[in-house]
Amino acid sequence: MNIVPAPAVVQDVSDAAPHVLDAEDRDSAIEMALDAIDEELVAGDGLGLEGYRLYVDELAMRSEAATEAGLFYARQTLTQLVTQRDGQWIVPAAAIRDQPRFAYRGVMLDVARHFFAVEVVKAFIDRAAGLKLNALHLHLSDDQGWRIEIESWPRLTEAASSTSVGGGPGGFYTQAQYREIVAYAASRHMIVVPEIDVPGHTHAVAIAYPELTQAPVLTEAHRALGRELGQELPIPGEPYTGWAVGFSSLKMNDEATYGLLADVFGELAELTPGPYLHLGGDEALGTDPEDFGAFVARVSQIIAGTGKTPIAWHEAGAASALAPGTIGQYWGLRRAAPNNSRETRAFLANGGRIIFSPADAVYLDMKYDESTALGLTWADGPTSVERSYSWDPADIVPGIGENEILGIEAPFWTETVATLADIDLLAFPRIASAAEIGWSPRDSVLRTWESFRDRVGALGPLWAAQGTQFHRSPEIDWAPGSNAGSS
Ligand code: TNX
Repeated sequence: MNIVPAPAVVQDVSDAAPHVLDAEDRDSAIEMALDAIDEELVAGDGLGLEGYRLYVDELAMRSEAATEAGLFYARQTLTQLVTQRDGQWIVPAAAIRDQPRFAYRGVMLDVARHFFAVEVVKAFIDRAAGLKLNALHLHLSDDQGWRIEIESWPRLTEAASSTSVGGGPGGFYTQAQYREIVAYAASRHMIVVPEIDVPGHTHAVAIAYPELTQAPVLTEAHRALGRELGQELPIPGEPYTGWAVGFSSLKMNDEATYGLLADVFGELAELTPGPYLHLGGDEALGTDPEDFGAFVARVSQIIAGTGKTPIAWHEAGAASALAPGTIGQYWGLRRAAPNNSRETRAFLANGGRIIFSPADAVYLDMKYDESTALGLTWADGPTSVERSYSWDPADIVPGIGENEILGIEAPFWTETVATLADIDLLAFPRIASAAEIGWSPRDSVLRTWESFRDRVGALGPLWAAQGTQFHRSPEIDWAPGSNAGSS
């Protein structure tokens, strides 16, 4: 059965006759199937907040769930099941009982290195929700631009939003547009997790409010990268359009900095119904470790004061007084370095749990192989589809198992990517690996590369029909019909 992510329990009913749809093409077949399904909310029964049951036979199609989210996921499964056989559109007979392994199943979009219009973000939400992902983390600020209107600090967008990597136009979301994204995500059962990355990655703040930032700290590595890529080094007071990291910082010993952050996270808390605000905390290379620890602890307390739970990249685990329950996001490699493991485990001692984003498996901005036009390779070389599938969050950091893991997230950094088609080509099919690792039980017989490869290949025609570009990786046998509308 060609479902991604693999359902928890699938009964073998392959002998039973399919449900035939009297449709002309895939779109209308899907529409007919979704219209015909009989949905019922049922109490209890162990289906949890997102689980569902789905039955299909010749005569009827029926789903049950305890929540609207569960019914929504039954619809996503049904959409994937619609297929063509012997010239007819059908839904194969099915008896499925399904629920996710992890509560948090995210994707991140970096709208700072390149800015993406609301319509692109909505399209990305649709794609992710179709794979039962339920969190959209938006990386809203970085050295290259500030992307969210903050009413109490208007210069952030007035002065620091109009550029992006490579010098192209930037942009920002008004608060009304941000609310529109949040509402659209909610209608697909996704939360939005806004990130303001501090204390590093803040050259844009230096354009808007220079008095709150320190001068760029440049190393030989920055100069070498600038020479290699032919990019300018950051210049105080001027927009930065290269992609070196780790040179900028807020002033950590100035009270005014905390005034800014209290206002920024306060406004974001008002705008964001989801439970999390992300404070970044990665790659603060130009800062003193003690100052860094005190800073991220204080910012986490500011966020906790808004009633939200802070999330931080794993480096922040080094801080001694994070707000209780702060979530750590691991972005090291599948084989964790000892210092990364230590920093990540520190969140547990503080009552927090972990989101896993191992860069050499789940970073959607890595090249597939040396010939991929877009993307980066720093995470241990290119990431094949097989590698994107070959990991488990419970195997990465010793001492962090099933119960300590909140979930997984696939980040998409956008230094090399400027359009929806670019996003699609790097994300698909590897985003499906992340979705399956977040949703499907680890011990499922379907949780193998061979099974996944076959099921993903069968989704090619659906993606093509939906207008989703995807990388026709030679690792996968794409089903006939996968080339419709391809570029
Ligand atoms: C690392 S992952 C970063 C980003 C870059 C990305 C490129 C992380 C927390 N920081 O600033 O965009 O690599 O792959």
